[in-house]
Amino acid sequence: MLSEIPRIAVDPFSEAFISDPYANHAELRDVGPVFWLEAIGAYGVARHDEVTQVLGNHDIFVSSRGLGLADFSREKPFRPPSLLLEADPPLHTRTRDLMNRIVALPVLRAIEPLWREKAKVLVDELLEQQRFDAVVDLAEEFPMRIFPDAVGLMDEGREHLLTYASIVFNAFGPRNKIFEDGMADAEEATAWVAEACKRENLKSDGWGEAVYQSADRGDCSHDEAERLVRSFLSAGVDTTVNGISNLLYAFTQFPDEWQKMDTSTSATRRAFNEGLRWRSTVQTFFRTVAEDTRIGDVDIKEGAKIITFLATANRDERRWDDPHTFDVTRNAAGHVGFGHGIHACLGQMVARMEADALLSAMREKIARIEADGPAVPRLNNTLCSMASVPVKIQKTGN
Ligand code: OVV
Repeated sequence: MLSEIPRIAVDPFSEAFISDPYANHAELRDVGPVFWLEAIGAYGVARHDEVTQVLGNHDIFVSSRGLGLADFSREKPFRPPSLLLEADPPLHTRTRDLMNRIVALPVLRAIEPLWREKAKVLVDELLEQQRFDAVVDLAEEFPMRIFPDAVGLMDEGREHLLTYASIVFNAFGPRNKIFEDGMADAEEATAWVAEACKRENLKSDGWGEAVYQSADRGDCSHDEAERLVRSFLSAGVDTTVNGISNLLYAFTQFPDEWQKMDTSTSATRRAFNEGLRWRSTVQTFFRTVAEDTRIGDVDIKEGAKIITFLATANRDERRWDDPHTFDVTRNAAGHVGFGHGIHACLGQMVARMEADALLSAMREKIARIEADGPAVPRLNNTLCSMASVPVKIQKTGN
């Protein structure tokens, strides 16, 4: 017998929800394994089991019809769709393989010493002050010092990257005030990104040019290469900025955890993973139901949208012990902060290496890190984002 699906009134894109998402998550998990959200006209899953089930079943829960509320088979996409994020196999398989080769481990190993050096330089600059803003002075600063160079972007106008990414992530949600407020500088930022992705504007030694060289070899067309470079710009900056912001925010909320982390890669890696579990940068992504299916004993029809609450699954007490505690000694493997299945974050090794470089440089010189006033959220329809996390630090004794 079919059971009644729970219907809930909570709007996950309201300012009240987005200002404090974690306050509302328990209801989403507890109402049932799958539920209907009246406010947005979509199904939702918020437990770890169902989230991984949906993301793992990419033939039924497809990405090509958009990762936001809009169904690309009925509505014009906000921008030409991503050939990675908003694609299904076999197209996705081809673009994913190509991009995987560009950020493969040997490439990252080669660049790691430079990133570690740049992390040390930034930390030394910060040590001149006892108080700083972990977002503005650190989390925004570090990725911007390394990632645009790695891609080989033109020097002029890089500040548009953060504006552009926040627009892209807002666009997965409805056209609410949060979206509209973020559109202030949209035209300029979008035009800059379009220019930055062109081959003639990319430096000869970066990941951007490497995508075009892959096109030269016949792995994709040159137009596709341009769109794939756009993926680096869309997904590579704001995500790591906020991943680092959220992690440092976690340390301000659990200041005794800092001492428990040493400078080893195994320790920094564990801490970053736990940070993503505890406060997930990408809070939600949608899929579209491509054929009639079932979740548990609920029938779901073709064409339905379903929102996966990644951040909520990462605190599901059915999956994690003491889920609301940020514990740097926890093995948080299995969290869905990088997604799950064939679309799991392509850049996760890049992100992990950025975090390792920064955390080990910080831990070397900083004995304690604490809040120095209230943190300020930055509202975004998809990202858990911070505008400001004021901190004060104590240096290590050496
Ligand atoms: C993961 C992600 C977020 C936003 C955009 C893209 C990917 C892209 O491929 O453009």
